[in-house]
Amino acid sequence: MRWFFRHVNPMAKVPALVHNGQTITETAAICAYLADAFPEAGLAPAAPERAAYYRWLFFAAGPVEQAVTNHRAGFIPAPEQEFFFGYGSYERTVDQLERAVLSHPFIAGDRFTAADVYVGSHIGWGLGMQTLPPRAAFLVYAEKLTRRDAYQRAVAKDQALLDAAG
Ligand SMILES: N[C@@H](CCC(=O)N[C@@H](CS)C(=O)NCC(=O)O)C(=O)O
Repeated sequence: MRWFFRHVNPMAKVPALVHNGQTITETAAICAYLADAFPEAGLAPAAPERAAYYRWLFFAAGPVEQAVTNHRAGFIPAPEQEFFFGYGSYERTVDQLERAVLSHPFIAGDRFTAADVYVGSHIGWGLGMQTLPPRAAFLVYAEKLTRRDAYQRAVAKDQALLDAAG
């Protein structure tokens, strides 16, 4: 099984998806890909209105992931190194993430999109693992996402799979 998975993703990182004969890795890319592959779900804004959608998807995939993991590992760039780190500093990144969640009801505008799936996961995991500070904006945003029916259904499906696996 592991041998097979490494053929899908030689990085041996999850998630990885094979769909219609194409392999896709990187969670943000998977979210955006699925939103486009299943347009009937309405999870991507219309193409000309994707500025915030792409902005925060890429911001979370790059600066947030690196800032949070480096911070968790205790790796703090010195002030004179910040200019060549894509996230600058953990503090700058967290402040920007807070501004992002405060700017609209959802991360890319007035309605839920695939960007909320991804940014919401970062925030949910970050709060749970205490790798993000429990700022009110993050708590309110996470609560808004986790009370959605679709979120509840997804959690129930995951739990059923875990139960079946024993
Ligand atoms: N940049 C990747 C990160 C994926 C990642 O780090 N996955 C972790 C689990 S959250 C993993 O597969 N860890 C197993 C390992 O590295 O051996 C993404 O966005 O998908």
